[in-house]
Amino acid sequence: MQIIRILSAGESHGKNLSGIIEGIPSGIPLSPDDINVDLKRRQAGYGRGGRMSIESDRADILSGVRWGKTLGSPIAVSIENKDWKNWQTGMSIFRQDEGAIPPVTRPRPGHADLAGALKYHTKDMRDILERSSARETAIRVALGAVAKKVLAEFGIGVGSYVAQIGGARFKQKDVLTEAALAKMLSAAEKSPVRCPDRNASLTMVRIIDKAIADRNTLGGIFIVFATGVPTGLGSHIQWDRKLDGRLAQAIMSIQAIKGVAIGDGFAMAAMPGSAVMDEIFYAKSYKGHGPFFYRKTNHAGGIEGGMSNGMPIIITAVMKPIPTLKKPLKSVDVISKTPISAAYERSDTCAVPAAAVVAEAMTALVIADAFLEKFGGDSRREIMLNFRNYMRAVKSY
Ligand code: EPS
Repeated sequence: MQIIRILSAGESHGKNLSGIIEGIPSGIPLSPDDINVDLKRRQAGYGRGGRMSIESDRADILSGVRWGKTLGSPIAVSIENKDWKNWQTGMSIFRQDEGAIPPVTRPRPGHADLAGALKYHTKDMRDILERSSARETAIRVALGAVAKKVLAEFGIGVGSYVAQIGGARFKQKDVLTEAALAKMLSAAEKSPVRCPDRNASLTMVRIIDKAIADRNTLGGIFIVFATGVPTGLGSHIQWDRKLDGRLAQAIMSIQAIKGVAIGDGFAMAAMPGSAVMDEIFYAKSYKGHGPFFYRKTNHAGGIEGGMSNGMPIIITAVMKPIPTLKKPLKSVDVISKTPISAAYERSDTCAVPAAAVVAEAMTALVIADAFLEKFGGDSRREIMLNFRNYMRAVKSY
């Protein structure tokens, strides 16, 4: 990210998670509740493990806000780990507590355990798993909620829904207009798995139940979208300015995400060019608006040449099944070097609905960053003037 900078710290069972976001302009309304709404959404979702009944994540805003508005200074946020009370010696920072709990010596295939242990030279893989844990995504969601507040000031919204869990799939409409996406989001908010379709939701819940009974885990596919994005965020001129590349990196950085696609993505491989491109039309006026260029389809997912094109941005991401298995796979003890079953830590069976909310946060951060890069200024007022001016230029083109 070029204008917004974020940094987080915190172990899964440590005292808390903390984050700093810098680059947010002054004058943006912000309250802890704006963040807490998303923290709650991230904690929900059928298939989560026992930890979620311990935690009830709430944001403590420590700086950067005065009387309900951002100051333009760094915003620091902290989230308490309620589970910390059970780990005070096991995760203590003090030397005298060393050995309070046994080391984790049986790396879980698919987890960061072994690569991290070799890289950071530790025989206790708790030193790795505490930070590689997806617990860290709570603070990303908190910082992403701040980015969402910036975007909302300019009419940009970000949402998500789940399209697949394991073998249970929900077939979507072909053209996802802003109105269709808004409907999907509100239906997803009512679903235990964040899937807009009732029948597909029920099937997804059933197969999660089966995975729990089989002591297995499930991955899936979710969609993240942004609406109201003006034409021209990102750029074609350099690899690291391309909006699609920036979004892909941000979403791929979420734990267990293994694939990211924009628009029709992988399906484009089997389509001829004539069916993939979105034809361009021009209207002198429509319902009191105009003149403007428009498209009837959105195969491109709202991005062409690394720039937003005014259509909704649509991203699909694949999450692999969680690697912590109750019926553990083969592994090797890193101390005795003998074959052994991988360690089991309490975990989730399916976290696809939660990952979708995390992806919203990452998408909001990237789009807010690209937005501020284009319309940058130190205050909401200054940015609004820049934004309106540009929109005037686009309309008079
Ligand atoms: C996770 C393991 C589980 C999850 C955790 C991610 O935690 P625990 O080991 O405490 O049971 O619940 O996710 C969260 C705590 C969260 O807030 O999302 C892992 O190993 O990645």
